[in-house]
Amino acid sequence: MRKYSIFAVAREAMRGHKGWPKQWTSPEPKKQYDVVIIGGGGHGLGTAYYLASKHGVRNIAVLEKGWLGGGNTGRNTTIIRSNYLYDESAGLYNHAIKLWGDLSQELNYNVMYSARGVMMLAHNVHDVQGAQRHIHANRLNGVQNEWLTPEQAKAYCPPLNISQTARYPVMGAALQRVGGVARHDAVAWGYARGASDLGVDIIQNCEVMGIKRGSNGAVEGVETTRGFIGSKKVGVVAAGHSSVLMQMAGVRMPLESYPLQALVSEPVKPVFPCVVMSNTVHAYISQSDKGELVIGAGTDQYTSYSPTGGLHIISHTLDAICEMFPIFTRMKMLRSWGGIVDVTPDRSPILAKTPVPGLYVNCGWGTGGFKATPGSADVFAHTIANDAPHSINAPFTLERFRTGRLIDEAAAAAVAH
Ligand code: FAD
Ligand code: PYC
Repeated sequence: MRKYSIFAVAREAMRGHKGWPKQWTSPEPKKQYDVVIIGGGGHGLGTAYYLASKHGVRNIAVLEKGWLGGGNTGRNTTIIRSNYLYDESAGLYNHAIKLWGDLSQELNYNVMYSARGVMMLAHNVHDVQGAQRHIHANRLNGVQNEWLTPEQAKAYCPPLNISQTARYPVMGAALQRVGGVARHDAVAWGYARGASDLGVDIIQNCEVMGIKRGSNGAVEGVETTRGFIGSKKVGVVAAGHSSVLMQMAGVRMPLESYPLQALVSEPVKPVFPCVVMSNTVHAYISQSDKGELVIGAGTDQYTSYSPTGGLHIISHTLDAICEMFPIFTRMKMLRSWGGIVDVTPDRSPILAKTPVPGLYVNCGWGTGGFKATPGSADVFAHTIANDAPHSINAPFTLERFRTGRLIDEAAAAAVAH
């Protein structure tokens, strides 16, 4: 592992920081790899890292059509929590939370994980009952979650308006103290550097255009904008474009792709100590270490591959934010953007082998996969290395949409979609 000693930092400061090695190499693609991962987001890069570090697979390529973290990894609002409803989800998201705890040490890269607490607001009697039931279910599963009165919620987050005459009065909140945020692109860069140090080839500007199968149906490699690359194992980790890629191998996925938007304000001094989400009014907010308010919306109502998204969606979100936090009414928004999220019918991911031998898929995270990045990458690497799922991701199959063994997390997804 690379070391950044005080002596190296001092030496480089004296010579214009010209002597640092590249964070990751950018080699020409080889003709053949043991594993090809399609998608250079956090999940894809993390998968390559754990394949190399835990399973001893070193002849790996990560193929990314754009730049590392340029997909949803670098576009999300970085909320991390594990308060999902079902046992299967508790296993997956708790595993991720455990790995977040020392990811910076594992990668020797500061991913700025900050467990500042995620508070989910309840605005009506139905919300209150649903949230309290959810908290009980979480606690039975060893998932930390607790109920706060409106006054306790305000004490935890002073800018919150708890006036009971508001259009959406705050009637209480569920607080997960271990939830929080991390720096999204540092996660991609940390995994990329760790994987590259272990010999993984990271190839940007390399779009996969086709997936080749042999006469026995098994995967033989991928056609790319940089030529054919052979591999008997291919992992598709392409978020909003997963169904497009899987179609290249002849597999029709139970996925719909939607734009999801977020925006940031001008930076201000620290004023917002935690993360607050309101599922009812489709808004969530935190403050970055740079001082910007980071705000997100619900998905557009129509499937699309255009990340622009509808203006009315973010203006609705800002209406709600101003109502819940009147002190922000005069804040200026600096920029907004969108990403394409891949949504399954039960709002849980697919992390699995596929009917095509040698083809694996990690997708369907919809609006909520950032939080799962380390856990998902770890168990997906296990699945590829062993050609069999880890016990944690065993329930997250493609077949569940045929058998009906769904993991319905629509209510826990937190972002309306
Ligand atoms: P990505 O980071 O999208 O990586 C996939 C990569 O595949 C992309 O870089 C893409 O360029 C590449 N690719 C696609 N097609 C090809 C091809 N043909 N060839 C080669 N490469 C290809 N989740 C949370 O947990 N908390 C949040 O607060 C949160 N907020 C969000 C806010 C927004 C606005 C958005 C859009 C998403 C949010 N999410 C959140 C969801 C989260 O961002 C994603 O679930 C997660 O980042 C997915 O990571 P990934 O590595 O699978 O995908
Ligand atoms: O899944 O927690 C989440 C989330 C928050 C914002 C977008 N997704």
